[in-house]
Amino acid sequence: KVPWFPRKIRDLDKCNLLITKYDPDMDQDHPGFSDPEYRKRRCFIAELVPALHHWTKGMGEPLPRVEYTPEEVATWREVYRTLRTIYPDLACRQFLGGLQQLERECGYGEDSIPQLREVSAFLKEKTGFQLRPVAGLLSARDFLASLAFRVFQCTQYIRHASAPMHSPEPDCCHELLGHIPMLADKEFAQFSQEIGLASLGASDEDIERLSTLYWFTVEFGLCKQNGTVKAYGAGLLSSYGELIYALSNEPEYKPFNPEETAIQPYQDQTFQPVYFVSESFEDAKIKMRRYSSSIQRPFSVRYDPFTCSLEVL
Ligand code: H2B
Ligand code: FE
Repeated sequence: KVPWFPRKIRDLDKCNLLITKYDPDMDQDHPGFSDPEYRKRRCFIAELVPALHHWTKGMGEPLPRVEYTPEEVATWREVYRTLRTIYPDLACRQFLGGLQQLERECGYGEDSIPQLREVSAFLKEKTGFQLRPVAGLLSARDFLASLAFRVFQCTQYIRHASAPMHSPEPDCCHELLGHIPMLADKEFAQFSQEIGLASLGASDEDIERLSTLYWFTVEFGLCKQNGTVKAYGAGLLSSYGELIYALSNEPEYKPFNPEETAIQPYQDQTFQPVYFVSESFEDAKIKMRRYSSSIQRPFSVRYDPFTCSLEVL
């Protein structure tokens, strides 16, 4: 029996299963857990999501704009400033190129938190990716399914001011600084969409393996460039401490190899015990493709970009 999966972009309105265990309301270790003001604010921003209405009502509806408070902007500024100084040495070339374009063309900088509406329009022009606001951490199945349509589900609230260098759940610093510059790269956009396509209708076990692969590539991946190792994973590029750690000589490195990477246990609350290094994006893409084609499904899918829908064969 094949699990349900979205066939048209509007079906993504149904891909909204939230995992709440790292919410400030649920997770006692969340820096906002004992701050009711923070929790209220996070909830307010999360509820701006036009749940079930974004695509179902038609695409004309603009993404909600958030009026960020001076305290929120100060958190953003600190994150931006701190990370920006180490990117030139530690981030991969594609990330640096994307970030520079965002700074020139999309108002990225330390003085304001970019709005999803503008960032989505920017990305759409570069790689066809678009953003959909989401209220928190999504289930792996729903999150991966949206990538098949070049849709990135993006949180809009910001981490707690007391812990600017780390957030237990995705927040706008993670999305806007970690993911977005990479999604402006054509080859990386293709790589992301292919993981998404491989996930559609897959068994729970295959989703688990694909989300582990996603974890060690899109979130915590390293790659070789001109003989040195650089970061391309968004979890690294949005966390000062782990970015430095991952590129120090402390952690263990293994060559990226999907069969092995897919079953590596991972850590979502502390630094990773091991990182996987790709020879290049091209190499990662070829290996991922080979892996994806080994996943058993009684059908195959092809994405039709003209209708934003899937052909299921
Ligand atoms: N949900 C949200 N909102 N952002 C993410 O980056 C994210 C997610 N990542 N759900 C997913 C899970 C990832 O960790 C994999 C696919 O499990
Ligand atoms: Fe992420």
